[in-house]
Amino acid sequence: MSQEAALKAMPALKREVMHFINGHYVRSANGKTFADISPVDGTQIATVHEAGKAEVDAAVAAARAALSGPWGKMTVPDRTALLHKLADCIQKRFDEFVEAECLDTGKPYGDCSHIDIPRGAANFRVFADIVKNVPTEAFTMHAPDGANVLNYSLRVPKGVVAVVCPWNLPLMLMTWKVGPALACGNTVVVKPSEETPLTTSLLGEVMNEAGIPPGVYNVINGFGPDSAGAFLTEHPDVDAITFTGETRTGEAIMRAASKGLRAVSFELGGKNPALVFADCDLDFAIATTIRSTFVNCGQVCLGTERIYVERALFPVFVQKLKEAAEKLKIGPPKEPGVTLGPLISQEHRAKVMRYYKLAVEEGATVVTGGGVPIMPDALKHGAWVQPTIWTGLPPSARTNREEIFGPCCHIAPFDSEDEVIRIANDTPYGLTSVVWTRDLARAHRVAAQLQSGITWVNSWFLRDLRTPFGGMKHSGIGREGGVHSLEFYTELRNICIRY
Ligand code: NAD
Ligand code: 6OD
Repeated sequence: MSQEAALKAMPALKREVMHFINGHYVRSANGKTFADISPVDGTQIATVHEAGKAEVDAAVAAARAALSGPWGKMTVPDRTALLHKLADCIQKRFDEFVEAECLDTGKPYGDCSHIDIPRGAANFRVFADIVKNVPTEAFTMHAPDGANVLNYSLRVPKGVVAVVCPWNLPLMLMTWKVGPALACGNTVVVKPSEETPLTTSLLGEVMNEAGIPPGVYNVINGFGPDSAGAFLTEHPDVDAITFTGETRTGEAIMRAASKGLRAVSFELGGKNPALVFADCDLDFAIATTIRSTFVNCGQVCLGTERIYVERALFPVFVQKLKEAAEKLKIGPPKEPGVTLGPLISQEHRAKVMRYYKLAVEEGATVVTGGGVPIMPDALKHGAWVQPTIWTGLPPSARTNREEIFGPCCHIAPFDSEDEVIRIANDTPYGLTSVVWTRDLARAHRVAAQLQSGITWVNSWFLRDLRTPFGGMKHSGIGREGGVHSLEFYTELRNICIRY
């Protein structure tokens, strides 16, 4: 289906994106709206209602009330069965979710249907299973008078959780938070990115279809500062805030969370390195690095923006990555063979283009790309950029230190293991790193010294949702994934019984 046909096929309700509060779609009392713009051709996809304080208050109140309704009284097996049903319902409406996500983001249809939407369903199933299977501890001891004592722990929900989301993997990253939050018995108020409200809104319908009680899942639309994001994170009746987005935004949300000492979990930016040793499986390293650098048009927080290659391999690696990057096919989501969509918006394109200019000003050699591709007339208002590779910059260059979040990387040679570890760690970020080597001892040695929440060896974005996920340094606070999500989304209480 073409972009135009997809828009025509979109039901009227979805052309007007409302808030989802207490199981109903509602408009803003203040009548404020904003446009949801296609990154593919610049046309308006939908009109979105912008929440004022009234809608945020109503959403938080609905979430609070739902905690003492049927949801709060549900047994763990009933609650987790409902979350499996919810995942089934997402699966049933799979194509609608793919359409909506591709409209909002412009990403290739194949990526969306293999990554984004399946993970949207999996995020509910995995955490439903984890809460059913993770025990809490119990200890016995004696009181000074010899009486028996049993201590045990109880997990209780945190309460009302605010979920503030980015635009790069909208359904996947939103459900990555909402899945464990609901599995633990919380209720949520979600603020999707203003760039990508469609799938978060659609999930409201699916919540109703699955029989999730009203008020458990609420959505308010709008922007960050002086809008829905700030109203939500400053709201005194929110118990915890989970956020994915830019490090700078994390700082603002942390200030808001400090009032009332609310818990925060932050997944933030990165400037992730790949360390390529000369003994690696070169073809596999190239094929994977093409994905880690360019998939989702480089708009993946876990993606590779800095590549360090052992000097003997450097010229061959640069040449092969250049050839592979030049084979990427740029275009709209459903065009056959397309591997690179647009950036999310013209605003983001302007930011990425400023870095393309800066890299040259800093003295980079442009190996490939560096500009804007020529697109057919129908797509000329899209946010297209060329995949870009640079060499020749020192580690201190801004191009090598600041997160660009576009389809680009810098490649530099290195001579020793110690040198590359030092340079890889020399940024304020610490989200992910990748090591390419066939030497297992080196893989362990290097991985242990890298300052990043995840190190992938001979792989990238290979996710087991039971593992801890999060960033070191400016890349985040806390860990989610597996039992670590339970740490954030529950209070662990101790009951001490003398008998
Ligand atoms: P962003 O920080 O601009 O926006 C994220 C969300 O925060 C949006 O919903 C926005 O409206 C809201 N927001 C902005 N200012 C706010 C404020 N003052 N108070 C409350 N809410 C506010 O991020 P983005 O541009 O949407 O996403 C890209 C960024 O996200 C990149 O830096 C990327 O690395 C990061 N990211 C990190 C991870 C991770 O897992 N570490 C995952 C995805 C994206
Ligand atoms: O895989 C995940 O669970 C996850 N949170 C990925 C984040 C990707 C960032 O763009």
